[in-house]
Amino acid sequence: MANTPDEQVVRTQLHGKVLLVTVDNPPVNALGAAVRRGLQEAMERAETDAAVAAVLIVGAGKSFIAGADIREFGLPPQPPLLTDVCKRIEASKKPVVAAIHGAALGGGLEVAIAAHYRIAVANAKLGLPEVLLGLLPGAGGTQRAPRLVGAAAALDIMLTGRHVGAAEALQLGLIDRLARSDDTLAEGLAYAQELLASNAGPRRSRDAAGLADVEASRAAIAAARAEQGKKARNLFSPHRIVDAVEAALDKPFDDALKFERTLFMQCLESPQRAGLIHAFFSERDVAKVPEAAAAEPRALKSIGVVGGGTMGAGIAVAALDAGLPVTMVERDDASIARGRANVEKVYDGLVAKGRMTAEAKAKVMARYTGSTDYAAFAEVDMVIEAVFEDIEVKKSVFQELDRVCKAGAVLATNTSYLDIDAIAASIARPQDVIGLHFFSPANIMKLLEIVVPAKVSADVVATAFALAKKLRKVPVRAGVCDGFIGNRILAVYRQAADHMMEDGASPYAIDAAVRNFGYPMGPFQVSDLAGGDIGWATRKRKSATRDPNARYVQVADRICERGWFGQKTGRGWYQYPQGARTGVEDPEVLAIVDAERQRAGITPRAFTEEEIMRRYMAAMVNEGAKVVAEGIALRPLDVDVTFLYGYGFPRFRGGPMAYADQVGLPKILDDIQTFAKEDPLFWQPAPLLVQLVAEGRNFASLNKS
Ligand code: 3H9
Repeated sequence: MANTPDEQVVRTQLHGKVLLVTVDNPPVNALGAAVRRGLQEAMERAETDAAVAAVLIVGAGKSFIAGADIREFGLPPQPPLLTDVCKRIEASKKPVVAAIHGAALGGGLEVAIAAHYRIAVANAKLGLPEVLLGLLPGAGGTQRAPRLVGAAAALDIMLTGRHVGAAEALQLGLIDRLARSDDTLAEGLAYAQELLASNAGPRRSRDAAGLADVEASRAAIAAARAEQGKKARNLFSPHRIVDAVEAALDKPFDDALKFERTLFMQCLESPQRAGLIHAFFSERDVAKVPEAAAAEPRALKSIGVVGGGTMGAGIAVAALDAGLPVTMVERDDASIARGRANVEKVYDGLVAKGRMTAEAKAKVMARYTGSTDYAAFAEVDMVIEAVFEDIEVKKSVFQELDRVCKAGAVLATNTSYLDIDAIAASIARPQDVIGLHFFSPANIMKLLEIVVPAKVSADVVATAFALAKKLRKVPVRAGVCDGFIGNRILAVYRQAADHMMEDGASPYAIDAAVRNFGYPMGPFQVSDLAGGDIGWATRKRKSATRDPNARYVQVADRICERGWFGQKTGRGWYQYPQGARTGVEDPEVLAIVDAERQRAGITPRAFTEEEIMRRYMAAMVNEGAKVVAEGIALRPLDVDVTFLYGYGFPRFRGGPMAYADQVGLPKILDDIQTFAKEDPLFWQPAPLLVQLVAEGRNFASLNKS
């Protein structure tokens, strides 16, 4: 049987009367131009070849089809459009079946629902996750999905972007049949033959009756619109999704498809799409580091944790959740009892909420061992130290680890700022020492800074990345410096915020501006959540080395001196009456700010939200550029991912460096130079930023390896 011209990516083969169309475009069968052409040609063949009575579409490899080729977005579109390919599939006079395994996402699911019948194997995951990329289903998905499953379910799928399992897909009516085996091809062929035997003709989703109850559909649309108005007020595409579903009720199918296309193009052209797709690729690219390419990870079957405080317990839970056995060591019986209790508390919370059974908890805890003897670490593959942030304390822990751990064990520290090179140099095996900077709560927060000291061997770095994958963390490679990538940059833009506060912006105005930019919280709210005492301790630690000429705003110290550490003390930058989680503005704090302004001889001036954000972002981007130039971050994208996953940076903006590219580096540099007129010491332009502007380049140009 002759193959189609796009034989590499779409193959056709006749099985009896069924034309098997196989999409084979590794790694995920994305619908690039060649695949679209291949599908189009396959449908042409199906129409014209009298030997063909039905069509079966399958995907080769791990997936059915994971969607449009995201790498094509932003490039000039190439025919045929996927929406036209889907129309053609649906219009076929011969029945078309999609047999689904693995991912059928985005355009992949749109192809499947343009087909006339669907069967899926148990591992299939179906979804329309375009919203997560700032898009909407643009190949008929907003029109066909509601007709198949109703407006409410379709809106839920499209607005969350969640993956729907095969069983649920059957229940919703997204598929027609659950396969009895994992053999997608055999199951699909059998289904197609059965349909032929029963003379089942084409059955088009455009004619399905999911929107027949107009009142219920309108109610679902109104509810979704109200919810998105609250939840997604900064976002563009969710609202367009709701508009598109409304058009499914109000316009004839073909007109609504055209409307969907118009909305899709608006989304495609929006900066949010660019930001979200940058985030998608960047969170995958962060794992592409030289050490992971150069070396194989060491065996990683068990974990040791030193310390059972909040951090140690969180790390233990993260490892237990990943199925690893965990040994925790504390200095005495009372401390290890507390450590175990801290671990159990997390699972007890889940049991109380009905999200875990008591038996499941017991099973997990069976993998946990507590001890007061370092010898318990003798056989573990990796130990993560999470004790008090004091270099001498850490060094003595590492002495113990050096004594008891087997050769080749990875020895990691969870320090957030101490000199890991010094810790490594204090023992006989510096090549095994690495930093693993988890963020609190460690079992929840996705970011893991993998801090690479000078002497560590490449396979230890590769092992740390393998650990991140096991724990489902997003790893970012960082170099050794005070604060690594995240906390170092944070310290600088926090200072910029403090300067603005002393110059006239209230902390509440700054928080509001930052929230309106898209953050869940402003910096003063974050400080209240984390505990003001933490920042206070850092400021005291740094006071000896602080440049005496550098501007230092004392408001935070005044607040801490009163014992106002934030939520945990009921008062910080905000007041938290009766243990409230949302703070209320505090006139006494404003009075302290006023007093400090007077002490510093500052006449307060007004700041608009835009001015606040320009300074805030300029400080962040400038320090980000320094961090990249010094090799603390490998690429600008590593800074972006750090802030997306550890600091609440709005994902739709792609990260601080991607945001800077969108604004334009000359504008950012110009702002910094203007601010430098007031405070040249603080606002020193990063040489890399100056260089990029001079060369007419952007940060993205440094992301390409
Ligand atoms: C869409 O469909 C729009 C339409 O409605 C309208 C059109 C008009 N394109 O994640 P992995 C790459 S929007 C290009 O590590 P996993 C990925 O970058 C799309 N490349 O594997 C990586 O490359 P590398 C809607 C893609 O097994 C490699 O494949 N669809 C695409 O952990 C492996 O990926 C989605 O949003 C793509 N669509 O997870 C689905 N997808 O090796 C997005 C992946 O160079 N994809 N790559 O780093 C996913 O959710 C996951 O990749 C998937 C596999 C679950 C499929």
